[in-house]
Amino acid sequence: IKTHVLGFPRIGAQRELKFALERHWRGEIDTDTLEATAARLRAAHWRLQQQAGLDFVAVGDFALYDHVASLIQLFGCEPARFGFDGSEPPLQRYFAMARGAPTHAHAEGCGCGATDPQALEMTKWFDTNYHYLVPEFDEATAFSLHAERLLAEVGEAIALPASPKVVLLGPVSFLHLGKSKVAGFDRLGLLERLLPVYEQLLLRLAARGVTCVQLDEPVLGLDLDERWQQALRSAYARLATAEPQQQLLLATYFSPLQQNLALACELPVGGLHVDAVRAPEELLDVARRLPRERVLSVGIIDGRNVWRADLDAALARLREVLELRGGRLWVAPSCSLLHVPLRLRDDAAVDGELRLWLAGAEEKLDELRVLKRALWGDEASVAAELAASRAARAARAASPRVRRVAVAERLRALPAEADRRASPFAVRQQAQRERLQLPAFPTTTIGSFPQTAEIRAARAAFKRGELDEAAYREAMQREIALAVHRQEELGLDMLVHGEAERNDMVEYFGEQLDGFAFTANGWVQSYGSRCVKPPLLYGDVARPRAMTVEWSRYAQGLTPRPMKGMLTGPITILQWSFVRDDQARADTALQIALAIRDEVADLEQAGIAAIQIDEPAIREGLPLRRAQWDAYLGWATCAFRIAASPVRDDTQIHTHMCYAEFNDILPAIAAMDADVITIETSRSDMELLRGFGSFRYPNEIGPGVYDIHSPRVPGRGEMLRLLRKAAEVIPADRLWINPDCGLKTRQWPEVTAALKEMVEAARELRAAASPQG
Ligand code: THG
Ligand code: ZN
Repeated sequence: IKTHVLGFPRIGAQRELKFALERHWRGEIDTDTLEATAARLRAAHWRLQQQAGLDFVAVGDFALYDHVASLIQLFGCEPARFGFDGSEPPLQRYFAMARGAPTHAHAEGCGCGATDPQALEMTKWFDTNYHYLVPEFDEATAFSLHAERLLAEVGEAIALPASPKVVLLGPVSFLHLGKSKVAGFDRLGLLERLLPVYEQLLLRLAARGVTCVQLDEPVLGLDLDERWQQALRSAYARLATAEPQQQLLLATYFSPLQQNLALACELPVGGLHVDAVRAPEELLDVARRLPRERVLSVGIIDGRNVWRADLDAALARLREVLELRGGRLWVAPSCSLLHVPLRLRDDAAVDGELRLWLAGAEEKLDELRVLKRALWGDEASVAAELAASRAARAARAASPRVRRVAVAERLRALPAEADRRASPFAVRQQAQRERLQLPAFPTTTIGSFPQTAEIRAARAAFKRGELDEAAYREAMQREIALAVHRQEELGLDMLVHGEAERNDMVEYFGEQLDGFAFTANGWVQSYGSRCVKPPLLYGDVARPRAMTVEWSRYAQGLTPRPMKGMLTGPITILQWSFVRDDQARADTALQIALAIRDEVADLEQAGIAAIQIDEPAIREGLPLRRAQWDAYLGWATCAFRIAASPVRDDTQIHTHMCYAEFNDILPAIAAMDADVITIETSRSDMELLRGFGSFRYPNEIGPGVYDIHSPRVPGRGEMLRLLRKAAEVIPADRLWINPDCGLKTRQWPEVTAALKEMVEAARELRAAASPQG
């Protein structure tokens, strides 16, 4: 019996990697200093793995920005559009791909006209909140091995001394996760070119003393057609013979294997890792089918959530597997621990009772240690740990903080029509037009305005107790007044208060709801140096008091123009929190929905005529298997409608979505029945909107007319071109005009300049539409 991890958090207990990276990008520390920090973190993380008695330390899971971007460099397939000539230092090329790069140092307004290559596209890693950089493939893509960095990391581990297991994304998933730059190009055709480079790498690793290589093929958890299945067969037939002395461990996670189960068990590798948390029902089937001489690695500790494991149940499952297969059993977390915070049990912000229920990456390592001991027949030596774990689980199950009778009763008593507006859209649209009196092509923004240094400083002072509540409120009200004033000057039609008072769009609501707890240091990498601190949703959700009404009322009082109330939707709150594992996600979503519903009703009561409920994460919550989509979309859209439906016909409900392609879930988006949806479309040049047109999306739409991710100020010509493109597919009387997303990360001068252009574009469009007016 062996224990191992598929991967480990890399950002560091105090986010050392984040701060070193950002210092390096600001030119404050050089490459060597950055690399030294990274090496220290790797060594510290390997030591933790060793102390827990793991049989290997994971090498290759570390990355300075993203592990997929690292692979692009490892395999020498940096896109040609970056124009690298190979003379640049590798790290400079790496950050150019990750963050975009100037072709030369532009002077302020040098006007050279050169456009810098855009960073690689970022996309969500399966159904997680982690973003990877998307490899780009075309007919000219060639591969070559650049293993210096990886081999150096192997060397560091061996020098520790530790026994390295090298972790790499497998060739089929690497191609699958990339995108074909030219429509119709079949990237699977590149497999024949890619495999020899994997073979060379395996040989180089073997020569360096690496006896085990983990190849991740998470695509085994997706619906694969025959061609991709065949690609897995041919790839592993070939890789299996590359280096006979080396053990290849094929790893799958996040999703059941289903129709790929037989295939996964047949591939001629040394072992197979399965996710027994996401697919417990398949474990024994795999244990029976996988040939006896192969290793079965059972991912029994949840790598996606933060609750302490039920070690008794885990031991019982593992013993069943042992009985079926004899030895050759490895025990691991279900997936890489990248998706959980490094440590939680001593977090300063979590109360003593709750802390005991939690397990971050370090605590999960300890759970592996206990499991291995117990499976070895040495249960007595870990009796105390097993008892403590049992007691913590029992305390959590019995805690009065987890269950609130009133919440369950309210859900049970919810009338069937609670998720429906009183009237159909056409009736509401008429009522809203009469109440709001907006011009054609109304202009608005998505909600947030720049979070300036002053705003952050005021909040930090308030949290430290240096600023009292009244002074903090006044400071935020000044920011709100400034934002309202600027929007009026710009001539926007529907205003927002700017969200100065909010930190993160999920954290802000979680902090005010019952059932949520917060960590001081529970950071999880989102992309590159950026991290999020997901709330812990541990109990029944209730809203003790209104959360946003005072801010919205204040903002509305400053202007005769309509002010949007601004809320985060139930699915996004669910998706971006660590949620309880003792009830269905659907039930948790409905509880959050009820809390938001009450807020919506209170905003309406306070005279707010338009309320936006953001759901950027609805697409990311989609199950990886299509067969489960309908069930998810059913409860997810129902939760949204429950939140959105307590209002009168003449109150306008908006929603906003971004970070994803929505075309494959358009019927579900229509089923949310928001009066207006604003979406991110400019980066795809409005291509995203085509689906809304051909599907005949029934309600009003605000396709984003400019990308907010860059400081560049777009001209009204560009916006008009996008708007004309949008008008080809969306009827003019249903079109809104807005940026792609919130403006929180931008600076005021860029924001006012861009919005000025946007308002002008709207005016031109109106003039063209009604020449007499
Ligand atoms: N909130 C939450 N999850 C998210 C987003 C969000 N997931 C998807 C997307 N947005 C991810 N994007 C970001 C963008 C910026 C940051 C994190 C994720 C970010 N984080 C700060 C940092 O790392 O310095 C920390 C924020 C803080 O101090 O609270 O800038 O918006 N939940
Ligand atoms: Zn957005």
